[in-house]
Amino acid sequence: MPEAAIRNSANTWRERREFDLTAENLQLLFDNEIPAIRIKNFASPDECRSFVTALRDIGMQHVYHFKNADGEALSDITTGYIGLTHYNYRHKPNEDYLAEVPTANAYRDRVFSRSFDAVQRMIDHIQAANPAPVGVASEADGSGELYAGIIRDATTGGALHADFAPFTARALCVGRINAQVGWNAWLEHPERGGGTTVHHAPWSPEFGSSEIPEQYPLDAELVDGHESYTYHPTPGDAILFNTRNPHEIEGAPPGETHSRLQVGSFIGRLPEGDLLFWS
Ligand SMILES: O=C(O)CCC(=O)C(=O)O
Ligand SMILES: [Fe+2]
Repeated sequence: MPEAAIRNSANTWRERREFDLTAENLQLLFDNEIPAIRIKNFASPDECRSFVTALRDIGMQHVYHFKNADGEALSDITTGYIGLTHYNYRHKPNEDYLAEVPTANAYRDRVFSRSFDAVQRMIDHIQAANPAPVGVASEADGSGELYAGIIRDATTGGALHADFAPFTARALCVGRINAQVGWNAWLEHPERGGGTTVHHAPWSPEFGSSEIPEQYPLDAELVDGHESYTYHPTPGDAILFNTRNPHEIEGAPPGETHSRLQVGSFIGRLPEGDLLFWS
């Protein structure tokens, strides 16, 4: 494990609040010095409406089950999604994952073409704040591009987990990153509930060289006594946070009529400063 990947500069954030996207704040987020960045009005109300209408017409591509290495369900939580997560392929060869990318891109683009391309828009925002190149992650040996841009319904919430490719995707190019953040933009959101709590307790599991540590769900003890920050999504806004920090999503309370509909991906920082998008 490179030193940069396991270093954590401080045990607390500089300030427990949301920041704007600037070049400096983006690096502070990667370095886990601030809890979150919010881009207000990332999508217009019209774009949110057309996105949701397209989703209702086209339908979700998959129902997401959290399973362990033996294929056993880890919890009752299921959510619909469009796209491809490497998480679901973490115990499979890279080729199996890469072979699914074109189908997932095509399905996602049916939605984007009726509203806006959320991934390209976020790449443009991030490129404006990063001196080195920003783009969708691609394997150096030419075996293919990774998938970026999960569209999902997370109305039922999500258990405590962390996302960090150097632990869970070591055979892919993103296994080489030294920090990972994630962004999500909401197209629709419940009026109550649905907040995400991020705990300043960077995930550092112990595991053997041929193992993949389980990231979902994590034990609540890991975040005991660590400071946390809860963000509350607003439709049209995009929020970024450091996904190596364990995080959990509160479900919408009974009676809420709006779903928690979002699009997002991870962004990994290579030692050279290049930023890679994937999901
Ligand atoms: O829905 C959210 O607020 C966070 C989703 C999540 O777990 C992630 O983006 O890694
Ligand atoms: Fe996550």
